Amino acid sequence: DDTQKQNLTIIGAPIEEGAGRLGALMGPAALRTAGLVRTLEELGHAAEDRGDLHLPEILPNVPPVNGLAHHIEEIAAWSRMLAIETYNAMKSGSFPIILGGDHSLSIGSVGGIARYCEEQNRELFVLWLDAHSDFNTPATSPSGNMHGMPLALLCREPGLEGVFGDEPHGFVKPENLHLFGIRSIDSTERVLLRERGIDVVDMRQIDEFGVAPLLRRILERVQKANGVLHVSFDVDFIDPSIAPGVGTTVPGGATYREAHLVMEMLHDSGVVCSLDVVELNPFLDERGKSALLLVDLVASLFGRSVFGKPNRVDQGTTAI
Ligand code: 6HN
Ligand code: MN
Ligand code: MN
Ligand code: MN
Repeated sequence: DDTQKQNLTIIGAPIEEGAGRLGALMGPAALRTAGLVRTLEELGHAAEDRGDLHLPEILPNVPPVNGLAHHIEEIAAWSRMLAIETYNAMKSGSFPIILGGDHSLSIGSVGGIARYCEEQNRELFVLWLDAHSDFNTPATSPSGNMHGMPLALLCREPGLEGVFGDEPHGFVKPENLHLFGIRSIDSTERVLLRERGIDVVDMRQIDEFGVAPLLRRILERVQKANGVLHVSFDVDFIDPSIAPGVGTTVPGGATYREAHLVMEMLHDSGVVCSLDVVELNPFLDERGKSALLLVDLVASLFGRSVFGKPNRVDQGTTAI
């Protein structure tokens, strides 16, 4: 088969301070229990599990923000650690997979990846698979929960400069950000997304056109720019009926096949450079079904397929 074997660096980020409820810190353990590392190895990849990162005893000082940002010192510590880890993984030619943990971890994971891409002059694109747009600032956030803010920080919205302090990190160009699967946006957040011209593929578009053409448009953009794509996978992208293990469920999410097709197309594109798997809350899961589904979805991203990639629709032949 034509699957490219990759060196993978798996990093556990048991962080829950960014979410409104507890439990996401058990996410990395549940993903390992569900067989994530073994599955990647069985697909032929070299997976190095670096274990979980831990918060330092002494948290950084972060200047007060204009608005609400709960646990910003903890998030700052996580962000700085993760930015170093993902930067180093990329630099060593490895593909970082960050196991969350709540979505605030993407501040650090993407911050480190963006730093590496800036140094290498590679154009970075981000695909954000989520029910939510995660584009709040402390000034717009209704909850103050920082898992709703990573994209605002990464896209240089003001208000969270203190999170990284002097730690080197990169940013995401708003025009290179693609939100996908969205069905819950706060009203002030919507204003900001419109003003910045962010590409939002909401569930209504997915219903009307299907995931394939909508995702293909994004992947072709990345390929034309000779860019690389970071994928941030929030469990609530999937419909809560099949993935209940998440604190912020929103009805009307991606179906089982829609989610798998996204991952299969991402695999075939060959442009994905890094992955976050976030917001799994095993305390809210049902007999591990969300964790098991996530492992299967990650397997699709790393080359598992039913029979092969169709060459031509009319023939239905496959490349073997
Ligand atoms: N997530 N927009 C809401 C907030 O509190 O800012 C929900 C954020 C959810 C964040 O799902 O990663
Ligand atoms: Mn999210
Ligand atoms: Mn979400
Ligand atoms: Mn900075």
